[in-house]
Amino acid sequence: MPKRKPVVVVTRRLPEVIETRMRELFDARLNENDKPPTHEELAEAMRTADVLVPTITDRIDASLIAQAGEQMKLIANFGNGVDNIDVASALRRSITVTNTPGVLTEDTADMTMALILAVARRIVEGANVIGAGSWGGWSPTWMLGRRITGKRLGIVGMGRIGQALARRANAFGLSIHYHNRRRLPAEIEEQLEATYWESLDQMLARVDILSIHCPHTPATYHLLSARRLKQLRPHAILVNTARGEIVDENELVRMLESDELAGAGLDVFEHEPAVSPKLLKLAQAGKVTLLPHMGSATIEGRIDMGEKVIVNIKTFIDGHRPPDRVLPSML
Ligand code: 8YV
Repeated sequence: MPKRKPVVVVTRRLPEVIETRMRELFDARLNENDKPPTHEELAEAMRTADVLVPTITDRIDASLIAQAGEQMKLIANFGNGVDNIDVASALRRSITVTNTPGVLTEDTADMTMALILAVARRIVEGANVIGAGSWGGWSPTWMLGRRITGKRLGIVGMGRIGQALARRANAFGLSIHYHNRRRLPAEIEEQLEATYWESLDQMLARVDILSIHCPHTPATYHLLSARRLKQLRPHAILVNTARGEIVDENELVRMLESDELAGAGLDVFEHEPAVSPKLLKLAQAGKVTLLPHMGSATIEGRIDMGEKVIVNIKTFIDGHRPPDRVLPSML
């Protein structure tokens, strides 16, 4: 890294306290208007900056990485998932990639629990009735949801966020079932009272609620394929706060429309920010609760993410291994 302050291009607006610190530490090129950069603007950044700080809205693909200048050495992602970056290409060009794990775990697990409750207990539907001024009064058989306590929750991907959800779900009286690439150590399984399923298909056929928490990689694209989704029982609900691409959204919509699935809570979509008109219709009918990728959106979380980005850049510039390096084995 050069002796001068490194040129750090940040693609979106970050919390003020983070931008101020970045200005002090680096030759920071900040994005004052928060408009996502174009492909050409990203290419320019790759050619001229020492460090790029992208977010999920920037596709740092192989063509951009091929244009990287000699001095471009670090892509410090403002986000946990790195599916927006062609990490393999970056590593081949000796560009280090870092992310922000750990600091958005609890917030994302909170939002997942909120979505489970929202769908099962029809919270948004109820709020909309009040909001529309159309509440005709209480009735014993009206607006009935589904009880959470005693139900089976299936978790796909038992990393930090999956485990944080399991802790919450325990308190709600759900029984925890999980599928993961690797089985958890016995003491953690015991703490979480979690049952491991080596076969995802078998787990799907037994759960009442399914929640997705694995990263989006080539191996998990449409992991919840049409065939797998069909293993779920008609009263089941699906919640996704991970990545839209993990679920075959067309098939999910079809199953919801034909009552082969009871409901869904989605914070992520296959073609973000576009949301399928069919999903919007299902939302109006109260079958799904949709959120605009808000899983980690807390003031504290965004500041923590920014601090992680700064530590990663600083450590790298000082000639050390940044704490949150993305390794090929993580892809
Ligand atoms: C972030 C996320 O908002 O960190 C992630 O992987 O999905 C989100 O919670 C986003 O990635 C920021 O770039």
